[in-house]
Amino acid sequence: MPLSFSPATGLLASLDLLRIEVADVVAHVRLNRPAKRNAVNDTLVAQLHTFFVNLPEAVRAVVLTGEGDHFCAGLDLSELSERSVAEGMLHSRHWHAAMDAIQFGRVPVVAVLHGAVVGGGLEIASSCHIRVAEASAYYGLPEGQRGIFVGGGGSARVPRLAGVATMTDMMLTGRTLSAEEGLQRGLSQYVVPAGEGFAKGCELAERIASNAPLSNFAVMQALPRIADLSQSDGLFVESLMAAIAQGDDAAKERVRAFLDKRAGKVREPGAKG
Ligand code: 1HE
Repeated sequence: MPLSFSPATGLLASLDLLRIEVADVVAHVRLNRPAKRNAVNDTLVAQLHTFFVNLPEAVRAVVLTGEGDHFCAGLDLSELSERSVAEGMLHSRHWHAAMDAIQFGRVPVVAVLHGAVVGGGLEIASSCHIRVAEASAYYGLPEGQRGIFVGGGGSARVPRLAGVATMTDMMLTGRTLSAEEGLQRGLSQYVVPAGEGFAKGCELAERIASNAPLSNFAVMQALPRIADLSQSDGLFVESLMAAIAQGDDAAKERVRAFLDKRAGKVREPGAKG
């Protein structure tokens, strides 16, 4: 498939711990340190941040995966012992900036998970908007065993997916969850057989990319913020967002297309296309 990078090609090409391919409107990004099980060192955090704030203009959805047998083994523990308390605080804030660039960036991100999705790997996955797990995926938060605490946004994001009780159990007891258990608890939205995650992720990303950009933006930006508000404030923000979205030309054209029978109907569950 030909690559179609924007003028940002030079910058993105320098991100050597990521493998980046852009096919039409979907970017495929792989964490690319398989020999270290994609453990996330400072450089990789910075490269994730750089990628997500410099997305090529044509990109309308991203699929994020990991090279090798595991999605991500979390924080690169070899860098941990070198840090002072102040540096530790800054390090965590760098993770937060990178994870925010994923969650509150311009386009939705579909994470495709396999093998270990642990520690910072789960923090990266939980910054994405949809998670597809292959059957081999398993989730863990070994921070408790390593004598540390989550620092990449996990305490704010994982409980919003799976609940405080599940995260507490994982951190205190070292319990790991299988792909199926993760699905039941909300850590992923899909489980697929081994080797089928990328195709599923691309299928979802292409569908997402065909939505009006403002609708996707509203889902990404408004939904998590409304969830943090009181019901009354949330409803008010919802009204603002709804009015902005429906005033957009893309919305008007899409509604007209349905009424003129130029656009498809809502699909039944399991229907193709
Ligand atoms: C690493 C890391 C790492 C692997 N930092 N080097 N994360 C963890 O506590 C998970 C630690 N990793 C593991 O438990 C295992 O590596 C796996 C279960 C993920 C994979 O096992 P396996 O048998 O496939 O690989 P391996 O032989 O353990 O590791 C291969 C190499 O990767 C080896 O290096 P080598 O030079 O000896 O070949 C490992 O040392 C290296 N490696 N994982 C550094 N994490 C923002 S705060 C987030 C806080 C956290 O994420 S804490 C959780 C850290």
